[in-house]
Amino acid sequence: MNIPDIQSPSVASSFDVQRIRASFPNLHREVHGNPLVYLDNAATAQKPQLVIDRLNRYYSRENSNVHRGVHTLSQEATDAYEGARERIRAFINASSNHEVIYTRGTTEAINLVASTFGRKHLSAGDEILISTMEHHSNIVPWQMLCEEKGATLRVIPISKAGEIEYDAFLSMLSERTKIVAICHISNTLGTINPLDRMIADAHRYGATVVVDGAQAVPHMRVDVQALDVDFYCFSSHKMFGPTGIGILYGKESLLEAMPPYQGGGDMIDTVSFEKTTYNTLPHKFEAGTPHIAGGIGLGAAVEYMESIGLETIAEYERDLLAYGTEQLRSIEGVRIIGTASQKASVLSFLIGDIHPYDTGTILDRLGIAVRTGHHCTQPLMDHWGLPGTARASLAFYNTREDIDALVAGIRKVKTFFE
Ligand code: 7TS
Repeated sequence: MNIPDIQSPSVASSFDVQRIRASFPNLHREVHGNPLVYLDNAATAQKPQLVIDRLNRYYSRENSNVHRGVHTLSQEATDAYEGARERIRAFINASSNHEVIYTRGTTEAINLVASTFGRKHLSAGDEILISTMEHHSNIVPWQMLCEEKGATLRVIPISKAGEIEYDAFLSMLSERTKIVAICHISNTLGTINPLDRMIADAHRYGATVVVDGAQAVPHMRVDVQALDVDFYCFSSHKMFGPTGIGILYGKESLLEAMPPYQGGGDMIDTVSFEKTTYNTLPHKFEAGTPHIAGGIGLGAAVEYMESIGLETIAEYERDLLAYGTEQLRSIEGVRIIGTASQKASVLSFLIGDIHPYDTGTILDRLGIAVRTGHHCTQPLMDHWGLPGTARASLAFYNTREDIDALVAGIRKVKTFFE
């Protein structure tokens, strides 16, 4: 990968990471008597005080149901919830609020597309393309759909570095390709996929592109219109917001033509025992009382990220990843899994033949939180014959000191097995 000159003055020196860290209360606790070094951001990110306070304010001052009452509390809650949707729309540059659907997270967003758009448009003989590096959330819903429809799931191969084999992808595209479902950034390898090209090439065959953006949105500016992506899915909890809420972005024309996902309150226009007509977008896909506090909290998280600046975040993390890569490479016996030229935020590694669970357990005793195992990418691990990896995943509140602590921890792990 391209490692920038880590000595050069960069955003790292102008970016006040200590001030940022002060906004995240959970970063300041201890684990097993050691200061916490939190390097499991790909699983979930910590929450800034602003988000915690916003949830608190909703529950203590505004709590009420949305889209229902004429009373003041309900109107205030609706304004806050819909205001957050507008903030999220601007964050990803969707052209309308109708295109921003609240879901429980990435997983539900992908399932929504599979069971509405997919069920409507797929038939026997059609093909869905995914890649070898997908999270289970971007495999299983498509597998279930293929089983139901007699369609075929095809898997785009990747190189040893963990990059899409582009020529293979091109050769797999055909008029049979109905859906291409691909992650923006791999949660296990950190690979940033070449979405611009992939989307343009898929569109040439009339395929619809679904992007799993769970690992991208916390780390870089995502512009759904510039990408010309059809569906884009992400989770609030990985971008410093509450759990239990996420977003499905979809082009309005596609969403309009799709049947509803679940039936119930809020998604209807009129109901009689003979026939129900459906609400307009985005409500057509939002049956039942939603996670109101979650939506409002996600809006606060977006506000927080924008106050730092997505470009600043990306640049700071690029520098940190380069530093981490260099430091890990300097330890004898450490092998980095995932060495794509375009990478973000993830350092998956193995230490000799030490099992990743042992590595993770010892690091935890030192206060260092990393994830170990297959990271919900079991087919990728099987493909490479790996037992799993240990994975350090970064956020903008991590520091070079965190990397140094990880390196010291890895050296300590090695001493247990010498
Ligand atoms: N897609 C990707 C690329 C992910 O990394 C994850 C979660 C999901 C989908 C599912 O997101 P959810 O919010 O709906 O659960 N990834 C991880 C991980 O890497 N470690 O724990 C969860």
